[in-house]
Amino acid sequence: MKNIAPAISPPSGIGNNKPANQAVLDWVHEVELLAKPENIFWCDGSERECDYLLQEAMRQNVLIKLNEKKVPRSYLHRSNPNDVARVEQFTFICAPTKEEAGPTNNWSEPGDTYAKLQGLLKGAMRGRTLFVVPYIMGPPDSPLTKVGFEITDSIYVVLSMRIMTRMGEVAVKRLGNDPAAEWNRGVHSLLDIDPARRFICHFPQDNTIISVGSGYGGNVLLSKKCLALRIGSYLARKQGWMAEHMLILGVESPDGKKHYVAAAFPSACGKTNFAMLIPPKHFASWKVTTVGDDIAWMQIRDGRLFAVNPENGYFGVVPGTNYKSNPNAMKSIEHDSLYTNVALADDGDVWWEGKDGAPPKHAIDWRGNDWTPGSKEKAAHPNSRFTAPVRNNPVLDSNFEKGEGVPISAIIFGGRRSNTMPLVFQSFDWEHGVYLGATMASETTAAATGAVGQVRRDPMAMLPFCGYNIGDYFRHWLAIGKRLTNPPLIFNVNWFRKGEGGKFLWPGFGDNMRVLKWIIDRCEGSDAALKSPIGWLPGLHDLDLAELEIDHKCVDELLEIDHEEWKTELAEHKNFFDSLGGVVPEVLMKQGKQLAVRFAE
Ligand code: GTP
Ligand code: SPV
Ligand code: MN
Repeated sequence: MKNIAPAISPPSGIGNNKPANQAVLDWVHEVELLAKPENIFWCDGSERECDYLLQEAMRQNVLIKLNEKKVPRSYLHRSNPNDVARVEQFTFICAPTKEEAGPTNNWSEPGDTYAKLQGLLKGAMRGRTLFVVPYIMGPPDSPLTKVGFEITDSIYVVLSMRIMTRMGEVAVKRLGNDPAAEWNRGVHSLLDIDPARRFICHFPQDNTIISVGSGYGGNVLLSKKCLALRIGSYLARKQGWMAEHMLILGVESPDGKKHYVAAAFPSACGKTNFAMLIPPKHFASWKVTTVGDDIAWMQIRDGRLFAVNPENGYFGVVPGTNYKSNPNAMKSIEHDSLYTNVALADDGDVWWEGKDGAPPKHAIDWRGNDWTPGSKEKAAHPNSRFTAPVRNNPVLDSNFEKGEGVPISAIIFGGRRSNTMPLVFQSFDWEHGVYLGATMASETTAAATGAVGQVRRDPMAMLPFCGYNIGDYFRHWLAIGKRLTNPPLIFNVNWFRKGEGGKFLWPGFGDNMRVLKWIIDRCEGSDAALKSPIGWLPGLHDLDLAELEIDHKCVDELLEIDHEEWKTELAEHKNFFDSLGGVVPEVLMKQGKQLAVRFAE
């Protein structure tokens, strides 16, 4: 069989940044004895190293160089067509007991799983290079920051980690020489990219991740969903902080008052877009800035929640991104970016569904086949992604690097719901807000393999990412609330409600500023809200809709609470909680009952 990751032989001075920490050396040696690589490449994160790896990646056809004039210093990668999204059914939490993993996770016994994975890794890197990627998650001077080491046999993973994390020497330095220091062990091998031998396994008690058989983003960039969310959430509960699937944005009013907001939307439900929002003309003197687009680590300081973005890059959804929907994302991916599974035009530019301008007359699609505008197949995969450094973002927040994080005024939950859920509403208090998060639902998207468009409960957008028992996770949220003297207000939004003919009722994107403005006003103490059974809703005139062409009927529909639909919704909340087999805290069960009572009043 063709070696899908042939070994490289770097010139002297490259690939030999061996750390001094004995625990790291012992672990790498152990994996070396098992996987039998041809050689070991110790990454330092330097420009010289990057240039060399890019050359090698092109030589191996792992990356294709794009037109230097159109997208400078940028590359295209095509993953195996059987390997284009996260695989939730093959993702495991290997806690000592099934109860610790809880009802929402696939559980696998740690001892058996280590044995199985060791079997798969035996000799798996023969003829390949074993890369050691040191990285940190979080700003260098943050108390929340964690060190990770990822072993991988994929050069694409190395080059992606270089964008997505602070990688190399900075991590080696931060870890230091103490063999007992806390750090995450990640082992990744492509094996032979066979879906039958694809397992993403987490051992929270050992701070260890082993991922085999995939070469796609969320499965293999172990810093991201694996460490920052699954292992992160486990550590956060133990250590008293929070690891959440949330964007973080700053919003500054014309008089210079600034708030920060964190929002949890499920995969491919609008985090990147919201985090990079450009206010419409009517709000021209308002400014929105990005701290993070996918993950928030939050800690309590002076009774408030403070958030950092542990990442250093964006791994974002490409299709639908254009200069109208998200100009800041477009500017972020104009140069120094990796593209995965988009189409390649004949002039060496990239193309995807929803890009500005006319499609190319001919292109090579994400599978590597000829494509024309008349083709039935999509040019770019619906889950095609960009990997871009945060520094490319024209509206990167000035406090992005701030170690203590930014103070959070509001937390927003939101899903993709074609009915039932109004455009926006506010919880009565923290506990009610936790109930909103715990019962949220969304239509599934192409970010994970499986059916698309099916409504499923996705508590706090963490269903695929909570590394321990979801009941304990809810309890952790409630316990955090008790420790906050100045808690963020909690809201729920839905950009995706549909009207007759199945069209979105709300324009979304930049116009989401109108909803954000109401949220900020509420944080500032505005009483422009009406009490409803589900929470505080803006009245018809409480949303600033100036210069927006929208039918009043649409606005009515967007804010409507349909009692019939809510009857079903309430029953689904109860079914969901019951399906979790008794782990849901009594306080939340009670919230459900109180909601029903409010509807009956
Ligand atoms: P992950 O990276 O998977 O966690 O996703 P994300 O939550 O960052 O989602 P993203 O912002 O990339 O948006 C995903 C899809 O939703 C894209 O196709 C967007 O075009 C679409 N989208 C985002 N915001 C809106 C909106 O306000 N309205 C509508 N109708 N679509 C939106
Ligand atoms: C998501 O699916 O929520 C993502 C993309 O952010 S991935 O990193 O592939 O998980
Ligand atoms: Mn995500």
